[in-house]
Formats: sequence, C-alpha cells, structure tokens
Amino acid sequence: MKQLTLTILLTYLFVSVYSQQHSQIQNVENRKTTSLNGEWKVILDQYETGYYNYRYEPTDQTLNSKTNNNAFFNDYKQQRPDELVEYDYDLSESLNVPGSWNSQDERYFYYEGTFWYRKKFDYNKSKDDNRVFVHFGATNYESHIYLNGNKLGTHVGGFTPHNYEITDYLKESGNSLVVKVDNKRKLEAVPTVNTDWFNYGGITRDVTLIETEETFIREYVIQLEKGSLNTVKGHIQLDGIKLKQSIQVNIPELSISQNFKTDIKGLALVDFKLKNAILWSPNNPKLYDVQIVVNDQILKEKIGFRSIETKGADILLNGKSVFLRGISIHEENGERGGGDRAYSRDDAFMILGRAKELNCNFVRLAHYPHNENMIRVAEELGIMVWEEIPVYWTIHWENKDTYENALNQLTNMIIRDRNRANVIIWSMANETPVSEPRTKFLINLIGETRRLDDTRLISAALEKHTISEEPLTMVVEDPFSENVDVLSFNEYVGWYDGLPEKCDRVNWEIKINKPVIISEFGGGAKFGFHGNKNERWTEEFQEDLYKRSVKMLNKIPSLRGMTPWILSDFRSPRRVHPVLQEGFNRKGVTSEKGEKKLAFYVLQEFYNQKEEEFD
Ligand code: GCB
Repeated sequence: MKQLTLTILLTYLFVSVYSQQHSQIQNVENRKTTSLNGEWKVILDQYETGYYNYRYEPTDQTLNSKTNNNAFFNDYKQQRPDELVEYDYDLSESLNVPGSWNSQDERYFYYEGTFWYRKKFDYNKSKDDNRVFVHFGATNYESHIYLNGNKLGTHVGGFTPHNYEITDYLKESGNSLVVKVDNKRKLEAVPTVNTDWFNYGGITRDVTLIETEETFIREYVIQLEKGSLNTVKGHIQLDGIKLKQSIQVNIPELSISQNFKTDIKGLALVDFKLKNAILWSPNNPKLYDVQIVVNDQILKEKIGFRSIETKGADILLNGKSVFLRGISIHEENGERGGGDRAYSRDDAFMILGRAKELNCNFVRLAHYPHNENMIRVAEELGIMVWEEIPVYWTIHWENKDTYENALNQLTNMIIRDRNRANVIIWSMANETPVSEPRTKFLINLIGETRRLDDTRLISAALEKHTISEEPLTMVVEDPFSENVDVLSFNEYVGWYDGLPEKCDRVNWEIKINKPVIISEFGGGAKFGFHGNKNERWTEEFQEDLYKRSVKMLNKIPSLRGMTPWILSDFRSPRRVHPVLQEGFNRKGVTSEKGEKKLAFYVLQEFYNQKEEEFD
C-alpha cells in the first residue's frame, strides 16, 4: 500500500513537474494579447544554485519544491530579519526583453550559462471562463518556466516558439513569472557545440500573454493544395471543451463564406475553391483578409495563395518558371545600436530592405528558424523564403534525443509558418557529413515534414566534391540528393578552395534532373579595406571572387537560384583575427552596419540580368 501511494505520488509529481508546454498557438499577433516585453529582473547564476541543491538534485523535482525559499523559481522575498534567503530579484539588476544578455552589458558578452529572469505583472481577464497563455517567441537555449512557483514546463531549442497555459495559476495582482534560461552549448544538442555564429543567450524574442475564450481556434492551415491554382485545402483545430462546433471561413474580398464542422477532437477539414483570386508572387505580394469565425469569435489573418512545384530543372511559382535571386541572412541586426539578435518588425524592414536593394526575390534564413516578423515582413515585401533548422555540421546522428530535439524544432517552425505564402522551401540541414545514420536521420525528418506540410519544397544545403583535377570537375556526391526536391549545395571555390581564378576552370557535372540552388558561396572582405584584387580581405578581392563565381555558376544549366553567403557581416567567436575580423565573419556583401562592399554591386547587377531573363 505504502508502495502504491509512493508510486501515485511520484507519478503525480512527474506529471506536474514535466507538464509540458501547450500545443503551439498560431497567429499570436492577431489575438487578444498583452506584451510582457520590457525590463525584467535578472540573476546571473553560473553554478545554477537557484535550481540544483547541494546534492545536485533539481529543486523543482524534490518534495518541498514549493516551500524551498532558496529555489529561485519561487521568487521568495525575505520576510524576517533572521531568515536566510540568498537571492533577491527586487534588488537585482534588470535586462531588457527581448534581447540577449551578451549585448546588453559588456560583463556578459562571453557568458554562456544560466540567467534567471523575473517579471511581475497584474492581470484581469475580460471574462471569467476565459483562458490565458504565456507565449515566448524564443528563448536560447534551454528554458524552465514558472508562474507563482508552479512549473509550467521546459523547452529546448533557441529559435522556436513555446507557450504554456497559466489560467489556473494566474492571480489578479502580483504574478511572478520566472524563466531560467541556460545557453550552455552541448555536444548532443541541436546545434551542437561547434557552429559559426554567436551564441546569444536569453529571452531573445517577444513575450506575450494571450487571452482566449474557453474554446478557441488554436491552429489552422488555409493554403492552396499542392499543384492547384484554385483549390484551398487545410484544416482548423479548436482547443477547449466544446470541440464540436460550426466554423466559418470568410474572405470578403473574394465573396467567400464557407461553413465547416469540427469533429469530436475539434478538427475541421477545410476544402473550397477560389474564384478569380490574385495569386501571391514577388511582383504582386497579394494578401487577403481572412476571418475564421467560431461562435462570436473572429480570428483575423492575412493569407496569400500561390503554388510552388518543381518540374525537371524548373521551379514553378504559380506555374511559371522562376529564378531565386537570393541572399543568406543571419538573424542579427548590427545597424540597431550595438548589434544583437533581430526580433522586431523594424529589424525585419531594415534587413530585408537591404536584400530588396540587391534586387532579391528570395532569402535563405540561416541556420535556424528566424523570428516570425522576418517571415511576415518578407511576405508583405514579396520575398520568398527558405527556412531551416540548426541541423548543422556534425551533430549526434545516432542519439535518439538529438533526433527528437531536431524534429521538435522542425515541427514548431512548420506549424508557426505554414500559412505563409512566401515560405517555399523547408531545409533539413546544412553541410552535414555523408554517412548512413545521417542520411537516415534526414530522411526521417523529410517524412515528418511532408506529413505536416506536403505543399512546399524540401531541400538541404549539401556539399560539393572534386572528382578530377585535370580537367577540374566538381559534383555533388550525396545519396541524400535523391530525397530532396531542390538540389542545393554550398561551394567556396576561390576562398576555402583555391583562389578566385579557380572559378574559371571548374566544370560542374550535375546529372540529377532537379533545380539547383547554390546555397552558399563567397569570401571575406573588410569594409573600407581597398587594394589589389589579389590581396585577400580587400573589397576588390571579394568583388573579383563574386564576378568569377556568378560566371562559373551561371554555366550550370539547371541553376535556378542562389543565396550567397551572406548579406551582412555577423558575429562569430570563430573569427578572431584582431584587425580583419574582430569577432565578425566578414563574408557579408555589406558590413554589419549595412555599408555596401563592392561585391554588393556585382550581385545586384547579376540579379538585374536574371530578372530580365526570367520575368
Ligand atoms: C559555411 C557555413 C556557414 C559559415 C560559412 C563560412 O559553409 O554553412 O555557417 O559561416 O561557411 O563563413 O565559413
């Protein structure tokens, strides 16, 4: 009996401690929300004293977790003079959210570890039986979330949204939301310890309270069916207790009003035809106001309709062959004082504005899911998007947790963005070493991707190989090529592989009948450093490399796009040269502040030509 009680108790504890995050709520910006951005109190906790006791047991999993005044998630305030409490949020310093700690204080620039964040807030629901959720755009990397001492859940991954229901724990005043964020790099994580970007830690995207009715629309897909220019197919998912309901989808501008019924699980399949709709394209990024109505709730959304397919070597947008005039981008905005992760609509306009100036119609958002504003602003501006997850270089292909982690990030990215017309490619990985376990890992990810979204194209940034020196012949030798819709690969001929003149001698042998995108090429230059084109790091060297690269790549008959590396210089701890790099990867065609290097104009001119050829 005692044994049984203990088992029940432990099960209860396990469930309550690990109560996981709530299924993702889509379209946050069009809901009833309250922002929790702004100043948060923080405590730097290098030894994780606020989480582990001296036996190194996580204090949120011990029996006295709620009464343990030294567990930082309890946000306890010393009440009697003789009490021993070794932390105090109120007396601690503040950091701005969203924002990394690294960029806000020089003392934290290189810090990788745990910070505790605490936000106090009051909240009055507009209706008693409404529900409230807290939503994080992203927190890097592992986060534990608590409200008023109650554990809401944990989240792993630095670039995907996570949300938790707080209805039962919420008070009208004096709520304490505590987040433990730890950005220590780990071998088995996704990404692993080894990358070429800065490991910004903290609450790097918006924090938002979402208030919903008891039963509400959590998530939906309203997009053109694969291969069709007028049939909309998708689903709508309700969340709550009254799951069987009537739902309406209205698109007033197209005089569409369609009724659907959800099943006992709250799921309705959506299927209707558009008449005379203007399809979304870079030249006319038309978005329709769509309303999804359940009872008297109206959820608004702007949706574009377009089709994306491949046929032989062509990429067909709305049935017409396109050339993807792209550029790779990291989620960093150095133009906004000091430089930090980009997160806002303003950041997105600044970054994507530069891509527009290059005459881009496409961006590769490397190497992880960027914030939602980037995707939405790109959609408004008529820029197609390649999204990817940080399955980067050499991760642990045979580790089940690593796979689950990658899959979780992929799933969250797809659910968040699968109504965006401009997202045309899901990328599974970047420069991963060919091996059986790796290929199996990626093939499994593809299966899940198609299950979640069978309308978009799938790719991965692969690598090239030299098979003969005389004549110089390069190929992509990777069994995974069979599984992708678009063959993409990175090549650094003229930078990591010989000097720019080498570009003139390369023969590409690409036998597979699929569109080719060059997902990366380029080389470094320090803005303002001028000299001979044979001198590395000068703008002239980079300019020459770009001239030869585009000439070389243009000889590939199936070339249908490119995303050179990269729009702007970005921070990377790998890049330590004290004069030329100063902690930045210098392969940008603009500096981190957006100043244009000579190569910018080479690419711009090439894209102007391509636009004439294809449009
Ligand atoms: C690559 C990686 C990218 C690096 C780049 C470089 O192939 O995909 O993340 O930053 O090369 O600059 O070396």
